[in-house]
Amino acid sequence: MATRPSSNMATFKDLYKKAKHVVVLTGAGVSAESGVPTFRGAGGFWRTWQAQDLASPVAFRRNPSLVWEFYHYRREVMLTKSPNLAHEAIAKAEEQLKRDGRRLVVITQNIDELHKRAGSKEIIELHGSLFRTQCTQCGQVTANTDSPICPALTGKGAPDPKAEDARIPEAELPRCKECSGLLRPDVVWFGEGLDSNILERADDELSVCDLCLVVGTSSVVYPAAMFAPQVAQRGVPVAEFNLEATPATHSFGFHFEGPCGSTLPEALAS
Ligand code: BJW
Ligand code: ZN
Repeated sequence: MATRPSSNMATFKDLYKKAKHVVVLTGAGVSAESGVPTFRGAGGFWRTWQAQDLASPVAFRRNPSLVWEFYHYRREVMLTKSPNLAHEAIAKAEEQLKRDGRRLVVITQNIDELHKRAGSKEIIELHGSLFRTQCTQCGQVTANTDSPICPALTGKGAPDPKAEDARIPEAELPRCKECSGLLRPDVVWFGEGLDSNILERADDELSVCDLCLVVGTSSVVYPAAMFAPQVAQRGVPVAEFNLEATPATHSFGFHFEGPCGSTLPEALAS
């Protein structure tokens, strides 16, 4: 029978002090205290839809205007949000460990760029970024923080279930500066494979780390959901920081329940 994960902070901190290569795997919960909605549970809706209804190539083909409204809304929301104590604790820990010749890498499922804004340097973005576009015709990926991203989306994207679909003609949606093709957000949608170079980098870090923190993820979306359980399988200590238990909790050595804006700064304090 599996033993219950420990919540002994002193024991965790002893391991952290000795660790040479730390991986911090994050999900939407790390940004929750910044006011960014998570995907599952209350608050996971935009109008009447959940992420899986809109974050897919099928949804984009069917109604690119609607999908762009959804991402335009989330880009605009992010302009009003800032990194929180959890992002800051992770960034500070990376800097401190680096000074000691040790290493901390963030592997994030988030597309909000809050780790970068908090000052983290070593970041692997598994699911892309809200602030990059990809051309559906020539494939070019471009950083883009324009607000709004195109004139036709001005004032569109309201999350209210009663808001009307803007039905913007494709020609007025974001277009590629090189080839005029339709742009899409540079994010990984359901049913799409993750970038193989990104996966390889994540795999390299996960296979050599000697401590892993799993922060604010429901651990239900693959392939990210299997990363930390695989690290634990190698006998490496894994600590989960979450408001609640997840389907992966039982495979980890530590579980710290509570808002990570409180638990992480304590765990990573030197
Ligand atoms: C706090 C907190 C606080 C709150 N403090 N904690 C194997 C088995 C089954 C299915 C599959 C499989 N392999 C592939 C699939 C299909 C699919 C999948 O996993 N489906 C599952 C839902 C079952 N995966 C894919 O399609 C992936 N592609 C792939 O594998 O390609 C190969 C392939 C293709 C086709 C078939 C088979 C293989 C791609 C997945 C891409 C996911 N994309 C999204 C959208 C990105 C763009 C966007 O944002 O719009 O990524 S989905 C969404 O979920 C987003 C997130 O990154 C991701 C994970 O969510 P996350 O971060 O865990 O958030 P939540 O909301 O779920 O959880 C928040 C947590 O925080 C909760 O636990 C809270 O308690 C906690 N929390 N406040 C601490 N203050
Ligand atoms: Zn193009």
